[in-house]
Amino acid sequence: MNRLAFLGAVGALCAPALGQGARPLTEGLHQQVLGLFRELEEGRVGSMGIVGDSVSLLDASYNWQLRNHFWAEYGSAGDGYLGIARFTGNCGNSGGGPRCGLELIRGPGSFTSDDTGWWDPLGQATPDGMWGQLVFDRVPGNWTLHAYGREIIVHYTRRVGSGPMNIRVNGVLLDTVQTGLNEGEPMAGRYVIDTGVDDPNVLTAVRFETASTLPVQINALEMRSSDPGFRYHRLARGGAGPRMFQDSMTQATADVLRSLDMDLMLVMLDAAAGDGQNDPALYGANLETLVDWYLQQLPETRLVLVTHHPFRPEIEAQADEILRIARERGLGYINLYDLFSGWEEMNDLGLMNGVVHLSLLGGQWFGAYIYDVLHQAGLEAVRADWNRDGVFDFFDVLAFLDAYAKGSADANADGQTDFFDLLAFLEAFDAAGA
Ligand SMILES: [Ca+2]
Ligand SMILES: [Ca+2]
Repeated sequence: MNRLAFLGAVGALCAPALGQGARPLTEGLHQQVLGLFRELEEGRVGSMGIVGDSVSLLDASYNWQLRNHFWAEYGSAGDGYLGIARFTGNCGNSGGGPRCGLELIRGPGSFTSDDTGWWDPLGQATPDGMWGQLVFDRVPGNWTLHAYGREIIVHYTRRVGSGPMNIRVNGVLLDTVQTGLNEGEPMAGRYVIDTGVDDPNVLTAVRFETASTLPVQINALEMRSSDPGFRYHRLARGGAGPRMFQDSMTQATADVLRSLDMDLMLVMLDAAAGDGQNDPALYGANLETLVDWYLQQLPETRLVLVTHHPFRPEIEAQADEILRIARERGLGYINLYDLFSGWEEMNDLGLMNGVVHLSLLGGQWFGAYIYDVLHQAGLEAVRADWNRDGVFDFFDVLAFLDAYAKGSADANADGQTDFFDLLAFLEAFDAAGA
């Protein structure tokens, strides 16, 4: 036995005793991220949502930083789905730049949901429990939103008891949309505004107002640029765990999520009220119910389950549950829990803002880390699936060797086909777990 092999054997024996090695830092990512990165690498739109809690919601957090890395590499396909709630984003200079929010100018008769905690009935029709409502209050209820993009998609809810709304773009009446239903369960409504503005940095003012004495429910704006690139949908809600998100398992929500054309969805939820903070089995069962519903409703969307950073020790048992659920279903897994020893280490490094949340530096660190993990797996996956059929198997090797023999297998994209391409392909194929 040589020295390296000896050290490896010792490491394998010692690892469990040191509390390391039980959970991988990542697992099963390649199959899940392949579709997203194929779209992005080939110059089309790649769409990703994050289901999370306040860690995936607040202005200085990792999610906006993660989005910014995608934008820097692949360009922006628009600002995506953003719920109209108390917090519509306010990045300013403390967060991911000026582009993570809607400016909401509230008129009379305008209400928004909370952005944290248990769902209320109107929120059951939306992915994040967030909603806005306009009611007639002596004058038509109204608000104005400033949004970016060539297309601004209005996500509203059609339901019994709701009425028509007027939509004005830059002051001009565009349409009157009926949001009422005669009977039945609430349904997802979607209205596409073509702003005619191709410059992704130009704001369009969209004013909504009640067009009768009946209320209207408008939940979110989705912003799409006319450019290819990355589009991020914020689907997070503060203080919410898997049990709370189950309140969104409705037909209306499924239709909203399907309309977002997500190639990938990250789910980063820890135990909150209803999950039994110290009951990993209950937490796991609730997460399974939610994840299985996403899988059933979104057959085209791939899933990566993500643990929280280790701000409290209870996360550890949940990280095991998340790994079990990912393995049983062949989903991706990102383990942030084992990156640091705990809150004190993260706080000493300046990554924390309080007990739970990330500082701006923490948001930058975790955003960059998650981007690197996804990006590396994505590039390897695109390379390993040489015959482009979505799976990694021996036929990819055959297809690569065939192209290699013909001198057209430039796997490392340096303009020529040589031995380094063979190495690059095999390395990617191995990493993809084929
Ligand atoms: Ca293949
Ligand atoms: Ca090459």
